Amino acid sequence: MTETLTRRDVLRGSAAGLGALAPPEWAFPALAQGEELVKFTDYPEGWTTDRGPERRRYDIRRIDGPITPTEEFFTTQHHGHPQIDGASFRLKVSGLVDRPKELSLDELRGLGETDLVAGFECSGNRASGMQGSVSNARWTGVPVRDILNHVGVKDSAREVVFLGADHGIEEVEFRGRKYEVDQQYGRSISIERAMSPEPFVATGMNGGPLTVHQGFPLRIIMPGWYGAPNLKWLANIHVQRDPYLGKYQARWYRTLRAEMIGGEMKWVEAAITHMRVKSVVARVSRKGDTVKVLGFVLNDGTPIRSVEVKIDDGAWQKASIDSGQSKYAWKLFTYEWKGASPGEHTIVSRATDVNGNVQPTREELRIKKTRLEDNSQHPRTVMIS
Ligand SMILES: Nc1nc2c(c(=O)[nH]1)N[C@H]1C(S)=C(S)[C@@H](COP(=O)(O)O)O[C@H]1N2
Ligand SMILES: [Mo]
Repeated sequence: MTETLTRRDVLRGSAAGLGALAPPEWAFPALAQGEELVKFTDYPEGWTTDRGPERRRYDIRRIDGPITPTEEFFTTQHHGHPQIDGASFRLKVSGLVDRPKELSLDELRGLGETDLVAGFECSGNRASGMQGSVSNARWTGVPVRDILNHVGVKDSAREVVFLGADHGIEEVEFRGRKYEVDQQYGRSISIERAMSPEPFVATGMNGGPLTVHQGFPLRIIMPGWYGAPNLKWLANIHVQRDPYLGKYQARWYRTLRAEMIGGEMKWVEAAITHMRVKSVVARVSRKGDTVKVLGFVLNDGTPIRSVEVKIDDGAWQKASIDSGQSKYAWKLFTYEWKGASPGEHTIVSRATDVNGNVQPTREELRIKKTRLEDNSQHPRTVMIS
């Protein structure tokens, strides 16, 4: 089912269907002959993405192709990495279903596996971590709706809850009182969303099995959504009538921002779901008198209208965008800057989708009070020698 992904496959895949704005030949390979990396000056010398094995960032300066290597895929979670034995593992499907089941991995795969390229970022991803809580992989697995159709969903079903094998003591606050109880990491979606083609149970990544860090043996992929809903170590799918209000669904992953509602500005608290359009300059290199700026764009899957790059106080200039490997994959963009003068320069990018959503400046994002979902433009500085 899964083919191994070689560098050549990756290049062939990404070159397919490119239009007039195709990136130049030297966009992806590590470094072309005569090409050298340009140093960023916006993080201290020796700054590293390393935060230990529990919370790994992807060093975006290393992006050299559309797929994040498995061992570099970023990772973060609340209760460590549970070690699960794949042979004895059973996925419980319970609640408002006609035939509750405990499915082995083979039975699950037997429902029919497909591939899906999807990237996501942690909703807390931002400039302070060099935007490294982000990655993009080719996932193999089974759509959630195929599992639900296999067990049969009752008419009264409204909510599909995903529970991870990882758990811990959580403080639950109720009217000034606090209770400490053991809870699994849990997330939910509506039955309509669960029956749509996108939600996906991944059994593998990049042609191999899921790693323990990425949720072995099963994880949810919510294409186009932030990291938190992409639940790892999936142990139980539970179908119910009422909304699920676990901490990581109802309280921990929220945003408070001002929004226009019916012509009036209102403070709105909303759950972390779809990714807001974001582009980031990741790598800058130079070949002769041409400086190449490479970055990624990630969003909810809405087609991207443009990525523009601005050098210092210059005008916004259109970058070339790779068509990406799928609707939900991140897209790489490149911009060729000719005649760069020696000295320090600021480079910033901004993405716009076809619905006119424009990546905001940091100033414009002040209407957001809480810190998650920071998709503001991220100016980077480089030294041209
Ligand atoms: N079971 C479980 N799934 C989880 C989490 C967790 O703590 N437990 N953390 C979520 C968050 S906040 C993020 S950003 C992503 C990170 O996925 P990754 O480690 O594969 O990059 O996993 C999500 N899924
Ligand atoms: Mo996250």
